[in-house]
Amino acid sequence: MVKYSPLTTEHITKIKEIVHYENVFQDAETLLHYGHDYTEDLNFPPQIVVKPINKEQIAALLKYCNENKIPVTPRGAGTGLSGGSLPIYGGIALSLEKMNRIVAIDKDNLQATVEPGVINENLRIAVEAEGLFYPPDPASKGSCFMGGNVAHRSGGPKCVKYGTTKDYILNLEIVLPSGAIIWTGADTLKNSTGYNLTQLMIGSEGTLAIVTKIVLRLIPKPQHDLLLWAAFENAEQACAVVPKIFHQGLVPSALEFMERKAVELSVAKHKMSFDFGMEQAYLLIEVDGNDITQLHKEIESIYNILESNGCNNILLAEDATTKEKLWKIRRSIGEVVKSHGIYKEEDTVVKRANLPQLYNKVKSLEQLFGFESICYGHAGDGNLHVNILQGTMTDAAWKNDLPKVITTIFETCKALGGTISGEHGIGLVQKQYMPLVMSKIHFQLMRGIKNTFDPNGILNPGKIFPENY
Ligand code: LAC
Ligand code: ZN
Repeated sequence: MVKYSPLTTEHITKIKEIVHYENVFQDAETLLHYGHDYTEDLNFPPQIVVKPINKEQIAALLKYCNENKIPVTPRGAGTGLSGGSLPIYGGIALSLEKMNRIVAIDKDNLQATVEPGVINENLRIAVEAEGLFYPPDPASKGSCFMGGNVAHRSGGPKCVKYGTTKDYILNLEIVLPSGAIIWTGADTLKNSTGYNLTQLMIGSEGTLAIVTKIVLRLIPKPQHDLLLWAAFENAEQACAVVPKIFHQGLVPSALEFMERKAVELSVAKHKMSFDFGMEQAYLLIEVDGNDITQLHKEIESIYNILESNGCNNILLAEDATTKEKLWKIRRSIGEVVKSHGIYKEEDTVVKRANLPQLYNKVKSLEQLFGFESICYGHAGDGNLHVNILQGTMTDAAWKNDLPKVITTIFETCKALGGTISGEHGIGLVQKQYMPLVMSKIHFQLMRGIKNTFDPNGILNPGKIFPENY
């Protein structure tokens, strides 16, 4: 394990000089807040929290920390689900929250430039006012930062049609631990110029450099959408129908799966009336585009596919209020499951058509070990969020068996052409499982990259790489 010395008074005085005292926080409440994110109940308070206001401050800070081997853990809004922003070795929590400007919206080129502290939803609203669209929409879109989306290569329901964060980032301004500031690529739609450092940064979870500006590609805003809610008596059938929709040449703009329990918890939390069928599982299916007649045709085709594949309760959301309600049910699931007791969330992903096998495996393990699982997620992407709840397992069994359960689930993902995270990242809580999907050679290559960017290992230490690899 890497050892870092605690910050001295002298270090802290110098850091206050570099980023100005009003951007440095040491009070107990702030430290506690920046010691946790949305990942389970973990807490690792930093020694200080620094909220720089520009790239020059970040460059000077990193240079100083690099020279003094001070750990720096970058942080967006703290909505991550893999413990990526937890300062596990103390040191500095580097919050990008003050760098929250939408720098430019370039209508001629369908691009925007933002700072990392811009909230995903604020970007969406700003570009929609110009008739443009930024599709990646994590469940936490109302609070998560674009910098965090880049760090985790985030997804969301719309990604089944439009792709994830990685498909929208053209260029990044980054600060290296040496204090150097560079752009990773160019603001162009095409770029065939050497290694793709932009994509290397996306998903690197703040372990290589600090992103200070993001140039994004936008698309024209689709004018219409239609939403179907489909209830299935059999959850496996709900998973199995998903590839059939794509076979017919249809590409929904969202194709979400929810187990009954997930929906029940969400509905109860919001004290909603619910009359959309009490079956075993549901699909929420959206199509979007500019030609409403065409969309109705697509919905009709989907309706027919659902009906001939075991779905006996299909609702077309007639108005904006119903659509909003259905989306609220779906988007709240992650949060409501959290408040339901002791749990561990996995972000499994397999080839889309293999989803029924993955689902069945999770349920068979449930029987075997006595936990309760609540599954939901982006079925169109083969991305199933599996929440493992302690259920009837004793504390000892939970501690002892949970890693076995997770290992088996992840081995199943691998066997089904998948991997251990689709959109939440590895961070702290999944790193021990990385050897299931990556070999020593992978780690050697990744370690070489890490050492090139961050030779002193100051940036987000203790993440992604399993111990002793
Ligand atoms: C969701 C988050 C948890 O899909 O990824 O709700
Ligand atoms: Zn998700």
